[in-house]
Amino acid sequence: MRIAIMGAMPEEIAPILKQLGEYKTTSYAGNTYYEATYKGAVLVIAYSKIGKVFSTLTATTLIEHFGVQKLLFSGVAGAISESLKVGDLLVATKLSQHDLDITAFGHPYGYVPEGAVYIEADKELITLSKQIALQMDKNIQEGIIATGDQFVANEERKNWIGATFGADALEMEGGSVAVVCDAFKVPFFILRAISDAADMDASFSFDVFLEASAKESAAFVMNMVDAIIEKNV
Ligand code: OS5
Repeated sequence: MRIAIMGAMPEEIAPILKQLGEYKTTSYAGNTYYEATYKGAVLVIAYSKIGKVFSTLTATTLIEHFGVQKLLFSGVAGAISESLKVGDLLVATKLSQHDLDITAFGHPYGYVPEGAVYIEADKELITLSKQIALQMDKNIQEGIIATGDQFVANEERKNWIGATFGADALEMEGGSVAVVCDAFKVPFFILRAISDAADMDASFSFDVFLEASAKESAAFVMNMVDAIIEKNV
């Protein structure tokens, strides 16, 4: 089995590379891909760089060039829901693009013809994540993630995204990764640990908590990998 683990920033994949220790490095289309054999499976790990375009390129490359059969995203996010605090883990049930706007033609926000406002993550992987959370005695929440090419540090924008998409958290890559995986029929799972509240203090909070939150997310995703391999999901 070939499993992708993807992040957007170096910090988001660093804990995974550290745990693996040994890997083969390949440069492809401006990114570095790390391949490791792990418990009989092959893991292909990469950070895309920030935003929807780079994450689209990386997700496509992981599927089309590296032949991964599942894609797990590990990273951090800004919280919208009041129930999400720094360090908390959120599993995306579905994802949307909050900056996609052809409402001038009467379409809803996040929609383009032949697309969909929301793309659902793989249900089997979400179910597995609940089992793992129980085993780890870890509290995880499920919710909607809204993605856009903006670091949101503004209460008004955050509230608009929450109200328009029913979103619990926001980030800059999940929605585009979802589009790619859905198009290629590759099951995907998006996990984010909260680094900030997408408010006026967001950039400070992000700088302080990026590393710790990325570690939380990475540790959980590695347990997901173990379970996928053991249970042959
Ligand atoms: O990847 C971007 C989205 N991430 C989730 C996130 C988020 N998204 C939107 N709004 C919020 N309030 C969010 N909170 C968490 C995090 C990341 C945000 S953009 C941060 C950019 C900071 C930076 N600038 N240079 N570097 C980091 C160094 C670097 C070097 C190589 C590759 C990437 C970054």
